[in-house]
Amino acid sequence: MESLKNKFLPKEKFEEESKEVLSSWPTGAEVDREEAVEFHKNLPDDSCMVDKLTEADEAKKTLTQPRAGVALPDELIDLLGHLRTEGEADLLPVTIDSYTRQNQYEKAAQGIEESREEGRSLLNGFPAVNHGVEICRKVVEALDAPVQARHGTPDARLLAEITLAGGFTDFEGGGISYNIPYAKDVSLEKSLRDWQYVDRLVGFYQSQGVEINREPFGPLTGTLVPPAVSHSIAVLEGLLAAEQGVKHLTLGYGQNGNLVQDVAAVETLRVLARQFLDDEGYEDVSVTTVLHEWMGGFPQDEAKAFGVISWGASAAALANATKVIVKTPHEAEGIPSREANAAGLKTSNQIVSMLLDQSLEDSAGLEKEKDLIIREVEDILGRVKELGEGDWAAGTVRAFESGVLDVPFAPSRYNQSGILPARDNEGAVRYLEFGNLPLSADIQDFHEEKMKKRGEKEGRQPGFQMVTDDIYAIGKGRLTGRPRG
Ligand code: 8ZB
Repeated sequence: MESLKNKFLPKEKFEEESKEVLSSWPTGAEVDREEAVEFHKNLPDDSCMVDKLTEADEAKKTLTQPRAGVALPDELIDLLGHLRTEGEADLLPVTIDSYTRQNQYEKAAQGIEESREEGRSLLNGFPAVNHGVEICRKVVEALDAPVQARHGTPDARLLAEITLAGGFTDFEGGGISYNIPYAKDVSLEKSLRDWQYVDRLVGFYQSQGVEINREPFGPLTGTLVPPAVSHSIAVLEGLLAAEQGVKHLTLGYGQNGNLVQDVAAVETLRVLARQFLDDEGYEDVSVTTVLHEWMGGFPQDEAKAFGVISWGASAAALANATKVIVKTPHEAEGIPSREANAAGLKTSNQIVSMLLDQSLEDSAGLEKEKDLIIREVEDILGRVKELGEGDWAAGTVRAFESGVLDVPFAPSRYNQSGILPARDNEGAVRYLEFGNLPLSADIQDFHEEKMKKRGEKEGRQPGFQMVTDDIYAIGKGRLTGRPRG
């Protein structure tokens, strides 16, 4: 493979690769991009994700969006219709099944057949590649809200071709965020390169006047991820997308549970994205934000789960996130019923509308937390840029090799896994081990001090036991994993 560079893919190269991508499965032949541009232009305004997000951002409203996907199109339309009317979802997803995420379309085909025979979905999402362009369009046309593909696919080139030609107006993921937390053996060079193609495709639609939103997957492993780690990656994926012509980004963050840290995180995500995009000359790229309600382990008890959901919706609203991805009271069990899914939405909608006109007062604590995140991200991304000698793609690969970028609890062998996060005494996520993160000495001292204070309070040395206690704490009804006794 040619060495990876953060450079706009030239037209000929892109077209040549397209032939390969579109011929890799029969439904690829349904893609006619020029015709798809016309299809998008004739869609009603309420199908456009960018419009909805821009409006909400201007009005400082927080929109709600569920996760949802089943094997068959009619059932999908029914489910999403229910989440819209009963759950009052502002924005709709189509969650893609695991076989499609692994490019195993034969297995997905079998899942479709078996689901038809059994009369219920035997896939954990909608196999959009197998169903093809026309069926995706049928789904989009049946609904009165914009539709986004949500998945977890390291090589999403064909999925992007099908869903975008199919009228979806938003596509989730990125070359880091859909690789490192999702795959063990996919090299970063490969996934970054495959996502250049996806972004270039979105850039093509943009260049034809079709507004498509792109959303890197913010929460990563969803397990005690320090804000600066996920922010650095979100900003990088934004920069890589912008180079390929993407004009609308929604950057994400997974709720950690300490309100001040979570609000500081969403607010700084905007600031940092703007700063880095502007510095690189991408002033015309818009940035909105998404907060994901708690992505870690949930309580089994549904009433307790609603407590966690409410706290996530509160953080999203108080931070003025443009949207919130909601959880359901079935989270501890797996895929939710449509009623449980609607219940999570209703809880979240109630909270975001009650908090519409409120925000956290500027306080010393909030400012301090914001400064900390900004300085950490600047340290990390400064080093990434040096490692890439100015090139963000090459820098990303080298940064993961050396642990300058490092995601906690990730399965990928392209991740060093040298950092260890844990909660401090107030439940904010700090570092217990820094691995090779290039954080300045005073920042490291700050984290060490915070962890020492927790140790004193709990009468134990800061260490790995705290980390495991923290991972299970919310499921057991607390934020911080205190020792029993
Ligand atoms: C990384 C995302 C995990 C979350 C939910 C899980 C979990 C996955 C579906 C779904 C509704 C689906 N999730 N697939 N929710 N319908 N097909 O994504 O429950 O919360």
